[in-house]
Amino acid sequence: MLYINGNWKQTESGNTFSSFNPATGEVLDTVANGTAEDALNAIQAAENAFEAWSELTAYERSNYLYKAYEIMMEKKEQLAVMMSKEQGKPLKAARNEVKYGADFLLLYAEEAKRVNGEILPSPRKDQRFMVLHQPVGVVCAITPWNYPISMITRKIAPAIAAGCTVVLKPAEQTPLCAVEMFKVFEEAGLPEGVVNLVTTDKPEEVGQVFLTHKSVKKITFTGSTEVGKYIAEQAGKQVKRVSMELGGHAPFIVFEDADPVHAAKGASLVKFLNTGQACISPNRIFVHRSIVDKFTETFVERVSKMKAGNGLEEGIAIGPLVDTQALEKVHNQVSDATSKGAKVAIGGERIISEPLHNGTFYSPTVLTGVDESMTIYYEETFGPVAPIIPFDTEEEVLKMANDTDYGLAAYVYTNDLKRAMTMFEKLKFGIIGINDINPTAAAAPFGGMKESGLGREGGKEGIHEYLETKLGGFSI
Ligand code: TXE
Repeated sequence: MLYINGNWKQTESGNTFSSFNPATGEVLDTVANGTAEDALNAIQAAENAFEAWSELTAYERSNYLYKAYEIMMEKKEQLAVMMSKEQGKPLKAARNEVKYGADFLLLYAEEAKRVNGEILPSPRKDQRFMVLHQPVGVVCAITPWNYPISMITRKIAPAIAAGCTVVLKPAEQTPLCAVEMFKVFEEAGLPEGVVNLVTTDKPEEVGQVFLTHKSVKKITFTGSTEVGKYIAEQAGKQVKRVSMELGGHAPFIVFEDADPVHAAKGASLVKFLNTGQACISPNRIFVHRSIVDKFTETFVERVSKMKAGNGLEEGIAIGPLVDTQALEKVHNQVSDATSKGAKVAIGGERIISEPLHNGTFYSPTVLTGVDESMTIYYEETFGPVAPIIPFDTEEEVLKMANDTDYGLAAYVYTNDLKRAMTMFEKLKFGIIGINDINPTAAAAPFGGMKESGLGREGGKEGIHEYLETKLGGFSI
C-alpha cells in the first residue's frame, strides 16, 4: 500500500509486486507498485503539508517524534519479526536494529529544540547580524534493504524535526518493513502529508520524478555508489541539496602489539553482522605478518561455529543474502580471487543443503593469499567473505588501507596509544573504530569521505542536513 496524504491506498494503476522471504523463497505479501503519477501525488501532498508543519513550534514537532518513539517501542517485536522475515537477519539483530532506529526518533525529538540561531558581531556599530536556520522544504528519501527500518528513521526523524515534509521510496526488496514503519507514523498522529510512502519495484521511474520535480528541495539517499553518483548528477541540474550514504570498503587493521585472539573475535563479529551486508563491514582484514597465523586460526575457528539459517530460529548467526544477484556478486568475487591464487580457509560456496536450499545462503568464508590483482581487493563485497591480507610495516598498511575510492569506516586494533592516534588522524575514513567494532550510535555523526558519501546522518549534524542557513543584516 502507498501512504499519501494520510491515507493508505493502491496505486493509480492498480499494479502490485511481491515481497519475498530470502530465507525460504516464499512470497510474503504483495504491495502497491507505485508509478510516476503516485510519486507526483505524494510530492504534492508533502508540498501542501509543508507550510503548516514548518510553522509549528519545534516543541510541537518534538512531541510528535516522542509519540512515534513510544509507538515504535510498543511495536518493536512486530517490526523485528517483519524485518527478519523480509530481509533475513537473525531476530536478535533485527531487535537491535529496531532499537537503533527508534533512537533517531528520540534523539531528534530533542534536537528539534536545539536548532539554535546566532547573533554575530558585525563590522559596523549600527549593524547586527542574525543567523537563522529554516527547513529546506520537501525532501525525497531513498532507502536500501540492508537496514530497512533504521535507514527510514535515520532520514525521516531529522527531516521532520527540522520542519521538512517527506516522501519515502524504500528498496524494492523490503517494502513491507516500510509499510510497518509508516503504521507507526500514522498512529503517532502526524498531520496528513507530513510523511508519504511510495513503494515500487520501478525505482528509476519514481526516482526520475523525485529528481526533476521543482518542489523537491532535497534528496537523501542510501545505496550503491553507482546510483548515488547518478542521483547527485541529476540533482545538480536543479541544484537540489543531496546527502548520500554510499558503499564502503572498510579496512580492519591488526597490529603486532594487539592480542590476535581478541582482535579475531572482534573482526569475526563485525564482519558477519548482517551477513556482511553492511556499508561498514570490514572488507579487507590486514594483519601483521608476525601474528597472522594465530589470528587466522582463531578467526576460522569462530567462523566454523557460525550457523546459517532462517533468522527467526534460535542460534542463527548467518542469514541469507538479499537476493540472487547478491549471491552472484559474492560468488563471482570468490571465484575471481581463487582463480588468481587466493585460498579458501573455510566456506566459499552457496549453501544448497536442505532446509536452506530455497534460500539465498552463502557459507561464511575466509580467504587467505588475497592481493591487489583480485576484484575483492578493490570492490565492495556486501557478503560473508573475509579476505585476510598480511602486512609488515605501519607505513605500508596505512597506504594499503587508504588505497580505495571509498572512505566510510575503518577499524584498528593496537595497544600503542601513539599508533592509535596516528591511525585515527591519517586513515581517510569518516568513522574509525580503535579497538572497537561498533563506533555507531544515533547521537554520533555517521558518514563517509571520498566516494562513500556526502553529509552526515545522526548527531547534531544530522538535522542540519535538512536546514538552510539564513543571514539577516539589521541596521539599527
Ligand atoms: O543498490 P541500489 P543495490 C551497495 C552494495 C550492494 C550494491 C548494490 O555494494 O551490493 O550497492 O545494491 C534505489 N533512482 N549498497 O542494488 O540499486 C533502490 O530502489 C532512484 C550499499 O540494492 O543503489 C533502493 O531503494 N532510486 C548500501 C536504493 O536505491 C534508485 C546499501 C539502493 O539500491 C535508482 C545498499 C534510481 N535510478 C547497497 N536505482 C549502503 N550504503 O549501506 C536504484 N534506486
